[in-house]
Formats: sequence, structure tokens, C-alpha cells
Amino acid sequence: MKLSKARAHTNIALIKYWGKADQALILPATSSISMTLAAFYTDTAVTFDAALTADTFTLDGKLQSPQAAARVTQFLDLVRQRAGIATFARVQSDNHVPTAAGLASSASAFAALALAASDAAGLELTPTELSRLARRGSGSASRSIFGDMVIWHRGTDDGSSFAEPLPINPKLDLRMIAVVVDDMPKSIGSRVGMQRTVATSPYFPAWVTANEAAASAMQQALADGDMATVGALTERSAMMMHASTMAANPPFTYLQPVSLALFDYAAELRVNGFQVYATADAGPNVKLLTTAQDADRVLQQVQAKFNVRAVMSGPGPAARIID
Ligand code: 2P0
Repeated sequence: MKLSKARAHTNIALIKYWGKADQALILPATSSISMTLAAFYTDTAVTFDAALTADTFTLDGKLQSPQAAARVTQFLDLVRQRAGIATFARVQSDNHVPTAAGLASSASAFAALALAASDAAGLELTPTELSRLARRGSGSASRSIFGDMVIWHRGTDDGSSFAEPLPINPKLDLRMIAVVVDDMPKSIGSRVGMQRTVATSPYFPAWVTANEAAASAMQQALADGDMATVGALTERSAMMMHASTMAANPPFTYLQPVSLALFDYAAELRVNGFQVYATADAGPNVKLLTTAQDADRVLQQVQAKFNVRAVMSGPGPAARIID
């Protein structure tokens, strides 16, 4: 009945993951590259307890219904299978994301759950094994096992699809600014959105080819410390991903007019000498990739121009056991 508590930080992809090659194993169609963020994280405590007759899942102090807990239970089944136990677990999770930042993420959630549950079950997993396990909960969680810059190799099977740290040129001192355009739940979840894109978008094969090339180019640009290329590849991967959804049948987009206005504003700021580049995920909020040097002024100007809430973060650490 050991209690294990873990903290994992969320991440934002510069080179996006969009579309699965295998839905059951969560093997992605393309490799992805992300930055783990210091400011946003999930704390999760797990205890396997022989007295329990079912798993229980409490999120931000509220006990969740069995339906809401189904994904957690499915994930715990993987851990139980691996540890050779049948005991149910008590899971308590708290998201530390600034109110309405629109960043609540399955990445930090399943990375923290993977670490806490495997530790509580007595499994001693290597970081690679942990990344593979977290991937089964949510693809992007495979990346939140590690800190700073991370690459998730798409791989070809369960053993070869995992994330690992991606060393970058130390002259890149990166910051991410999350701009809150809208904090409503998205109308099309990313899982369903990905499936529809894979199944119906004629742009999907082109996305896979072009994004894989962008992932290679991004590794070189990060090693070179070439901020202009890192930024250009970041914007392009996001736009290619969103183009793939717009060509789905029926078509859909996560972007709102103000999201696109923020991409334009990043370009305008670049003309004025700032190093700032935009990206967006499965929702209308925009994240601005910038440098430590420019971050404060970019934050102020974006807040003033758009009258929005924005939160800045530097690179964050790897998932770890706390307490
Ligand atoms: C990413 N996203 O690379 C991309 C960009 C959203 C847009 O990873 O189905 O919650 O659990 O593997 O990880 C969101 O997808 O999806 C995501 P599942 P996940 O960050």
C-alpha cells in the first residue's frame, strides 16, 4: 500500500503530433518535438489498496464518475498487467495550470500517472520504458517524461516509439507565452479530430511527409542555435497540421479569427526586431515561442494589443517523484 506521488510538466510541440499509425498502441504517424514548460504541471498520487473494490479518481478535489475515470482505469490496467497485480488504486490528481490558461493537458496528466502508478506498483522502469508507458495513456504524455527539449520518435512498434531528451545549442534561451483566446472546451477533441483527418483528409499523406522532414530540419536548427529557422519550422508545422484538418471531410478547424490575428502579430513583431513565432494546438489558444531576451516585451505588447490573458513559461524539468 505504498503511496507514490509524481509531478509532470506539460509540453508544447514545436513540431506537431497529429494522426496515429496505430490507435491501440498510440503509434504516431510522424515524429514530434516539444518543449516542456516549467509553469504548468500535474501532481498525481497513486496507492494500490487491497481494500478497494474499484479504482477511484479524484481530480482537483472532485471525485470523478466511473465514466470520467475510464481512461485512468484503462491505463491502470496496463500497469497492473505489467506488475502482475490485481489490486485497485486510489488516484488523486491536481492540475497546476493558471486559471483559464487553456493549457490543461493530457500530456502532464498521463506522464504523472505513468510515473506515480508504476512506482506505486513496484515497477522499476527506465525513462525510455516510462515514456513508452505514458504514450499508451496519451501520445503527447510520452514527451512530458523528459524536461527541456524533447523528441518523440514515431517508431514502428511499441518498443521503438518513445521520447528522449534532445540536446540543443545553449545559446537558445527559449520562452513560451500561452495566449488565452478562449477557455471553453473544444468542440472536437483531438483524438476524434486526428481520426477524422487520417481517415478523410487528402492532405494527410502530404502532412506526414512534410512534417517528418520538418522534424529532421528542426533537430539541425536546434543544434545550430538558429532561432530564425527554429521559429519558421515551428509556425510551418502548426499551419500544416491545421491545413490538414481544414481539408478533412467534413472540414473543421480549431483556429478562430483572433488565433490567426496572433500569427500575423508575431510576424509584425518580427519586422520590429523581436524573435517571436506562433503555434497553436487542438484549440484556438496561441502559444508564442520567443527568447528570454524578448519575452517580457512581447508579453506586454500582446496583452496590450489584444486585451487577453497571457502566461509566460521557461523550459521545465523532467517528470519526477515528489514528497
Ligand atoms: C501535439 N496535440 O503534438 C499535438 C498538436 C494536439 C495538437 O498531442 O489521442 O492528447 O491521447 O494520443 O496527445 C494532443 O493529442 O492525443 C496533441 P492522444 P493527445 O502536442
